[in-house]
Amino acid sequence: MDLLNKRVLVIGLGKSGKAASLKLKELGAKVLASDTSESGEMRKVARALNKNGIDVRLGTQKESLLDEVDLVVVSPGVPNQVPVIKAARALKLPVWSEVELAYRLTDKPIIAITGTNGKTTTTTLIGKVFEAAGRKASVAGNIGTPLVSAVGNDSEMFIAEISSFQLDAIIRFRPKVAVLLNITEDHLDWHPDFKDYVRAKSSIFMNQLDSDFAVVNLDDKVVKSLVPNIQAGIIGTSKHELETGVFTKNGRIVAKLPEFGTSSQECLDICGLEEIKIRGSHNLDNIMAVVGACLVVGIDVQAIRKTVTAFPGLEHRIEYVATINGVDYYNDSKATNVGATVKALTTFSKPVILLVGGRNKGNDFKPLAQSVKSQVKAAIGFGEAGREILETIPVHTLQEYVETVDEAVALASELAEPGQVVLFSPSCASFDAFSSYAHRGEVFKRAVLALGEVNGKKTIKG
Ligand code: UMA
Ligand code: ADP
Repeated sequence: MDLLNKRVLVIGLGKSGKAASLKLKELGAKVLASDTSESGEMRKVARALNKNGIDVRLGTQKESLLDEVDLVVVSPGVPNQVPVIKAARALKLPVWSEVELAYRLTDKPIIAITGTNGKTTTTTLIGKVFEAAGRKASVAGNIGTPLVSAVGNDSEMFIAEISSFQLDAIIRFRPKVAVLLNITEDHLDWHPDFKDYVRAKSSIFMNQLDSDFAVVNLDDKVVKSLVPNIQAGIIGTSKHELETGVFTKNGRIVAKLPEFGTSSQECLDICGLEEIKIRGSHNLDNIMAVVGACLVVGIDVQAIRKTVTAFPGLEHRIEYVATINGVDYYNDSKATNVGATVKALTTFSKPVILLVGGRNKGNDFKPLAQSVKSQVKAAIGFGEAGREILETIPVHTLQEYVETVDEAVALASELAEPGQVVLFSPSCASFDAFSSYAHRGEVFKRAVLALGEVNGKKTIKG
């Protein structure tokens, strides 16, 4: 794609905008980069870009930025309703997300993973399977490294975690394999409504051809409803037996993909469910998606088997912290929406003290209330949305509100009895009090570990 002398406006100078600006400049484009922030940190970014010959404007993003521009590249955190983006579209200027730009700059195949929850777990696992198989691929995208900074390296394939924000401004982005894990409410402070969120998620399939693959979780109602409109070859996953696809049968994960070596009668055995270390039936969905995506790109089944059975899970996702005075503490700080907490609750058979709260992203907490059955002995709300969540929870559950995560841990330790679980699964974003979900998870873990040190007496296991 020829970008020489193209006049490109880059909006938002976080990781994606910075990487896009530098790549565009390297390819000979005339780049104007802009961010609404005028903080000291942003000024530093601006100086670094200036040094590379990139013009930068900080402050209000007026429509005049669009004067004499051929292309607009937008960062994922910039909602498409902001005036400058609306004006660009009204002027019929192409508006590309950073992943669209990345796509135009490579001819290597992309495995793209999206869904409300499970993206990072699934993306990480696919990366590990490639490693185990000795195949050279780059893991990038919403997981942390902008896709545009990965293109141009010597990988044979890109494994890209893709968010709804990134999908919102794609035009030709066409993954060889598109994975859609699930869709429940999230990010309704960015998308105007749930319908728009589903539209953005489903656009991962919109440019695929029948020579491509769509790995779809057929147990998810919303995902299943999208299947008739998908052009790519469908690789369904399910916890029920399928005619073809990846599914569970007699306590094992099996694959029946006639076009990839398994005969139409026979199933390819992947592993027994009891061999899997990562907890939760939702992680079974993630693993089945990994199996489907890896088999269709020709990865050896041994590498898949070895990786999915060894994987212990990622930090901040139903992460075991410690057992103190007979109570198990779990950190699920990455549960930033209701769907993730609903799944977390299903993974415990012991009574649970649930810690919820943070910043609401415009989501409805009713599905959480429905899954708070007798198993939840108490719900402790904290932070900005803590009270709002408690209001939706059935009254027969003991409810308490506190301001901070530290106070929530202290109260949970008083309420919990031996044999019970304290589950920190907030259902909300962390930005009311923390810089990220990881920061919030660290604060939770520190508070838990401090409980075990009370009076200098160590009572921790784990
Ligand atoms: N800004 C403007 N104009 C506006 C609004 C914002 O200029 O109208 C500026 C802000 O001041 C800020 C920049 O735009 O400086 C925002 O950049 P960004 O939020 O797009 O941040 P990046 O650093 O580029 O990070 C993004 C993803 N962030 C978001 O989607 C919010 C990162 O995902 C991703 O890792 C990175 O690109 C690389 O692909 C983070 C995330 O929270 C982890 N994602 C959401 C999630 O997982 O739930 C979708
Ligand atoms: P994402 O990158 O989509 O946020 P993660 O793998 O980081 O996904 O997990 C985020 C949260 O969602 C964690 O609380 C995790 O336990 C939960 N989760 C993981 N996979 C799924 C799934 N398939 N369905 C529902 N929740 C999930």
